[in-house]
Amino acid sequence: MPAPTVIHDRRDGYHVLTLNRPDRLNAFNDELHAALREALASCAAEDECRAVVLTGAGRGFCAGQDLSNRVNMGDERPDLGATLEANYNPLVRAIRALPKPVICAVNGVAAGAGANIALACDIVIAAKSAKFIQAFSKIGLVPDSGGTWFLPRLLGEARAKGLALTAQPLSADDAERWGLIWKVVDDADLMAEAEAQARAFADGPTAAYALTKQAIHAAGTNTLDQQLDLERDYQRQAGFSDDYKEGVAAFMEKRKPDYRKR
Ligand code: LHQ
Repeated sequence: MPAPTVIHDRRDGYHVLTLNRPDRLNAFNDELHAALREALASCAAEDECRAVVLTGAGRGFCAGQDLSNRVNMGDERPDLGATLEANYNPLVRAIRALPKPVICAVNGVAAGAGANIALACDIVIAAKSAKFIQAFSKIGLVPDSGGTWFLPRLLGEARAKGLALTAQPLSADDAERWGLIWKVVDDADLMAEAEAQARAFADGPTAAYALTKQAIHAAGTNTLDQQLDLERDYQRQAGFSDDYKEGVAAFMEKRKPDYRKR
C-alpha cells in the first residue's frame, strides 16, 4: 500500500490533516489535491469535527506545485489556468468557506502555492525555522492561490510587491512582526500549540466562529454600511442560538460554558 498523500487524524473535537509527500516537501500533485479536497469535505460534514489543523510531514510545510513533471516538456505548453481552476481555486475556497476554524501549523518552508494555502487558513502558527517564499517569479509565474489578494490586504502594497517580485524568503519571525501570521513558536512546540488552539476551538461556539470568519471575509469588499447590516443579521442569528443561551448562563453562574453538549 503506498503511503496516503494526506494523513487524516480524527481527535476529540478536531481533525489534523497532514500533507504527506515529505521527500518532495509536500509539493502538490493531483493525488494530494484530491485527498485534501476529500479530507476537508469530511471536516465540513462531520459534526464531531469542530476545528481543523493543517500541517506538513517532514521538514517542509508545502513547496507549492510539484514541478517534477514539468521538465522536458518540449513544445508542450501546459494550461496552468486549468490547473488552478481544477485544483487550487477549489482548495482556497473550501478552506475559506469551511464553517469551522482552520489552523495552519507551518512546520517548515511554505513556498509558492504552499505559502498562499497557509495564508488562506484562519489562524497561522509557524515554527521558528519556517519561512514563506512567494517563489512564483523565479519560474516565470504569477502568485496564485489567492496570494495577490491576501498579501496586499495583510501587508499593504509595498511589502506585497516586495515579496512577490523578489521571491525573497520571509522568516517566521518577520512574518509575525509584519502581521502576516498569528504567531511564531519554537519548533518543538508547534504541534502542541496548534492542537491546544484546536481543542480550545472545539470547546467553543462553532456557529459563532463560522459567522465571525465569514463576516471578516465579507469586510474585504463591503462598505461600512453593508458591514453593519451584515453584523446585524449575523448577530441576530447568533443571538437565537443555544450557544448564546449557554454562554450567558455560564457567565452568570460563574462556570465554564459547555458548548459541546448541544
Ligand atoms: C520539489 C519541489 C517542487 C517538486 C522541492 N516540486 N519537487 C500552480 C498552478 C500550476 C502550476 C504551477 O504552479 C502553481 C503554483 C506554484 O506553487 S508555483 C511554485 C512552485 N514551487 C516552487 O517553485 C518552489 C520550488 N522549491 C524550492 O524552491 C525549494 O525546494 C525550497 C526553497 C522550497 C526548499 O529548498 P531546500 O530546503 O533547499 O530543499 P530542496 O530544494 O533541496 O528540496 C528538497 C527536495 O524536494 C528536492 O528533491 P531531491 O530529490 O533533490 O532531494 C527537491 O527537488 C524537492 N522539491 N520543491 N515544487
